[in-house]
Amino acid sequence: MRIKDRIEDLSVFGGQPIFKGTLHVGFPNVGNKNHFLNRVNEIFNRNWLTNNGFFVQAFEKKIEDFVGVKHCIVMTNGTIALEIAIKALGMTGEVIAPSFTFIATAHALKWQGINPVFCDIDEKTHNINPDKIEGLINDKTTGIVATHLWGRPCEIDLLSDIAKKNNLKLLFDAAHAFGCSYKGKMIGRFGNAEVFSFHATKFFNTFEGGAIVTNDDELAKKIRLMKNFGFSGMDNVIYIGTNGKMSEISAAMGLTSFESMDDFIAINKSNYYEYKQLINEIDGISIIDYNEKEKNNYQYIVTEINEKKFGLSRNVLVDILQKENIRARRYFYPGCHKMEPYKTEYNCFEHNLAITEKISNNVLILPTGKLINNNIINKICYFIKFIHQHSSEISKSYLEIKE
Ligand code: T4K
Repeated sequence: MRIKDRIEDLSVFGGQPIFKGTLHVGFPNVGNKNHFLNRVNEIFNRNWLTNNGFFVQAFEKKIEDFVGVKHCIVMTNGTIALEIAIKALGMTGEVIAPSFTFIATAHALKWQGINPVFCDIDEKTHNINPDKIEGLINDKTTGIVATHLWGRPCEIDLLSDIAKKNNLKLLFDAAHAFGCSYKGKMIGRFGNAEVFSFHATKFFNTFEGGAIVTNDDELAKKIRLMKNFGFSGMDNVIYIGTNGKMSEISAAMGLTSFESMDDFIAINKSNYYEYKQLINEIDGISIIDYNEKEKNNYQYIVTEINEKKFGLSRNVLVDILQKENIRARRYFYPGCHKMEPYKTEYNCFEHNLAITEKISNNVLILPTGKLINNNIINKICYFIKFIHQHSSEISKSYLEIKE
């Protein structure tokens, strides 16, 4: 396959982009549009738009059955769900969390006056490193918020032991992990609670949306009240609450996404294996593994660039790809600890986050989802191969244009 065979044709040097339309990492997966529109009509016919409507209740029940969990409370988005879960669990003071995660994980804590204490990750799994947690616990620590990054489960058993031993609450940010499993059980059944995101860019979306799932009856009750201003019946407020309610339109999208979820996963899986085969042929770029013994949603194509072997840094490669309309992303660069307010407040933690720094400087996410097919993946990978093969000339010309 010949995509471009002259360096001067690269878009970064003024050539025409390979792709006319932009290829996004977060292309939304949309299920059967007619089914969705029929549901929208039903909403109007019922004249019930939000506040625990028919579709919200049906969607919650579907998630409970799918995950095998007692309670699902759907919310406006994953961030509000995290905030409410943290508050309902009574976390205060300091909470241990990874820095290598989306900023919402840290902000959900800080928004409530809790200081996230950043813990380094494991180089292979990209998840919080359980061996590093106990050294960060002090008398202000009240919990752990751990992200199942890329949908790959954390070391749940070890984290549960640490939480139990130190009397800490354990919350999982499962924003990436809907449809994934750990030791054969669906994610959503672990810790004190887990939080999903159904944002448009997730493989399963409700436009905006999220959910808290838990097996704890009391906690679920509290969360239901908190997401509805703290109302316990009409005119009676018993908690500080907020408005975290999912609307009927989002729940209608959720029910529609459920119908196509298996197809979305099958497409993501096929895309992942196509990428894997082609990426493995290129020196200096690797793709993360998913444990085939578990259920995975394969929603992120996560690669790591070894600058020495590839011949160019991850940052230069991202720039080159983006100019060709391949909107690759540097999730989650530069790590929460290097963003405000943490950057100013917690400079000292930088020294303990060596793996976070390394991985966040090397990771590159490539587009996938329903709109990406083998033909596109082949073009992307052949182009990356071309870049690698001509890396030293490209590097020289790139430096010249940046001077
Ligand atoms: N915890 C973790 C670990 C998370 O990853 C997230 C969210 C959360 C918590 C919080 O959950 P939510 O409150 O969001 O439910 C995106 C998403 O906005 C965010 O939901 C997601 N994580 C994060 C990983 O990715 P950005 O800043 O990268 O979004 P943006 O607008 O740049 O979109 C990403 C790509 O998708 C772009 O190339 C454009 C494309 N796109 C986007 C939208 C919205 C489309 O093609 N169509 C669309 O409709 O954060």
